[in-house]
Amino acid sequence: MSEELFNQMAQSIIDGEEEVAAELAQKALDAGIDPLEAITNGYVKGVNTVGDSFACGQAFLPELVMAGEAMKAAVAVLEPAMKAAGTERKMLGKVVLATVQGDIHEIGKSLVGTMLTSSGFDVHDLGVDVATDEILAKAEEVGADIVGLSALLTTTMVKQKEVIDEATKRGMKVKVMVGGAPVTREWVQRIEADGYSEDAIGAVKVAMELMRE
Ligand code: B1M
Repeated sequence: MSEELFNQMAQSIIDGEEEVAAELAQKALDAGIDPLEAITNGYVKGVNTVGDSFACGQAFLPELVMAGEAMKAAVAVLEPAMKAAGTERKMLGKVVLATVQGDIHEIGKSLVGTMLTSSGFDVHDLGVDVATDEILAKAEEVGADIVGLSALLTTTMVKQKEVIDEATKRGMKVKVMVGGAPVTREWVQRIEADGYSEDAIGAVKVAMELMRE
């Protein structure tokens, strides 16, 4: 039953069908399926298929846009359930989260934000395409423990380094955690980020470790 539903979820993203994607998300919640499992085993498979087709020229920008919109529609249905799981927990730390300047990919960053919130972090999500100055100003304003930076493009990853360099220059004590599909451990070492995770669940673990340091 779940396997079939996961396949339908993936297909709804490949077809760019927002309504179908949202309906399937509700169906999963009604069936008691873990929302994150639905995202990982269903929708993400679809979005990766579209991404791969785009990379090899078999799909074009409109398909990418439609897949992104369908993905957002599904996550919007699942998000309240993910957040509700953490409402009773004590606050673990403050995180300022953003997709770096020049980059408008928001789905992965928002998922990380949702998982951090549901695990007890106070998350200030600044959105996408956020300038270095704005990120650091917000971190100073709220007294952030962690700045989380998402980048999905090889051309925008450099902004993660810019934020770290600028924070160091300003003598800020904040920890910086980075992520996003093109980010590798080698890159993380090179830019001297404090933390890195491949996915949203891992991001929570890393944030907790950073709070313990
Ligand atoms: Co874009 N895009 N896109 N796109 N897009 C990619 C990233 C790409 C890999 C597709 C491809 O060619 N195969 C490619 C990048 C190539 C590269 O640089 N290496 C690409 C390109 C080229 C582009 C444009 C340049 C296309 C164009 O205009 N010609 C353009 C760029 C616009 C810009 O940003 N300036 C563009 C635009 C778009 C859309 C707007 C159409 C849409 C985004 C819609 C939206 O977000 N509202 C889109 C989409 C949907 C994708 C793909 C298909 C899917 C991204 C996604 O949402 N994944 C993507 C291909 C792919 O990744 N397979 C692609 C699902 C999401 C759950 O995963 O974001 O990886 P992800 O997040 C994960 C982890 O990475 C991690 O946890 C998340 C959850 O597990 N993570 C973190 C993320 N952030 C983290 C932060 C952390 C820790 C973990 O700590 C702080």
